[in-house]
Amino acid sequence: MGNIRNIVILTGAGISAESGIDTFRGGGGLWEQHKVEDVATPEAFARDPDLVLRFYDMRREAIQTKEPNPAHEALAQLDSGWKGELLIVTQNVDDLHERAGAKRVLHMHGTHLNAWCTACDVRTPWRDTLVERPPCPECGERALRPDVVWFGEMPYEMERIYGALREADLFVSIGTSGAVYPAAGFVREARAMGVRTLELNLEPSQGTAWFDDARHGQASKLVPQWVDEVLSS
Ligand code: BJW
Repeated sequence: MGNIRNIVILTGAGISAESGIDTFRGGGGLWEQHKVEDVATPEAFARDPDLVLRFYDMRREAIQTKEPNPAHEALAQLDSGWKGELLIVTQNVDDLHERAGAKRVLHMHGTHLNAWCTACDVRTPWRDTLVERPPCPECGERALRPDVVWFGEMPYEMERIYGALREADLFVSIGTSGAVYPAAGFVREARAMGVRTLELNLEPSQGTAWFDDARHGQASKLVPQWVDEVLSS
């Protein structure tokens, strides 16, 4: 690790699985109970807003009862101890990285804990339900939606992410299936720029062949082990 200074980490639902938050795909995943096109597109929201708002209300409530696990804690420890650049790009809309103490976190698919007003475009911290159409605290319109990125929408802060990838020496992907773009393409972008790449996932992801190294197992074991290696190098 001696020549590593700048690190970009991508996390997905697998890092929060051991905290009791459902993943999206695979056994027991969220999409088995709800077809993705019924809940995670702007078209679905326009067609059946109650269904979509209830789905997100349920998940917003659930995440507030969950706790960070050793994988989130290890990344927070890396964040506080790492002197070089570090960016934890998470696809997750939970706040477990922050609650574990990580600071350098970017939520590319948004967050459960904001409501976004489609009338005035203001985002407000939000912990309650949205299905009853509460008024926007800013403009009073009843036009709040979850501040999450649905299929067909542009993920947040892409320029900042690609900028960090360009400066990185190491790209690490943790707990993501590699099924959803543009995140699934980061490994190829990183490789093309000569960045070393490492996958930490329960099983080989769809993009596993693109990584220089891959370790497979539970995030709660693999991540603390890897962080120890990095911080002691
Ligand atoms: C463990 C573990 C343990 C379990 N330890 N591991 C055709 C080709 C290419 C692209 C497209 C295409 N057609 C359409 C597109 C674009 C589309 C897309 O990718 N579609 C695919 C289905 C093909 N993408 C978009 O529309 C995106 N926008 C976009 O592309 O804009 C244009 C653009 C172009 C160029 C540059 C920039 C922009 C938007 C995508 C939005 C995704 N939104 C969601 C919902 C967010 C809100 C919510 O939470 O409800 O984001 S979908 C869902 O999937 C969520 C996740 O963040 C995302 C990724 O899922 P993730 O995290 O990988 O979870 P899983 O369940 O898939 O995997 C978990 C993994 O963990 C598994 O591998 C397990 O094994 C592992 N695991 N337990 C370690 N204990």
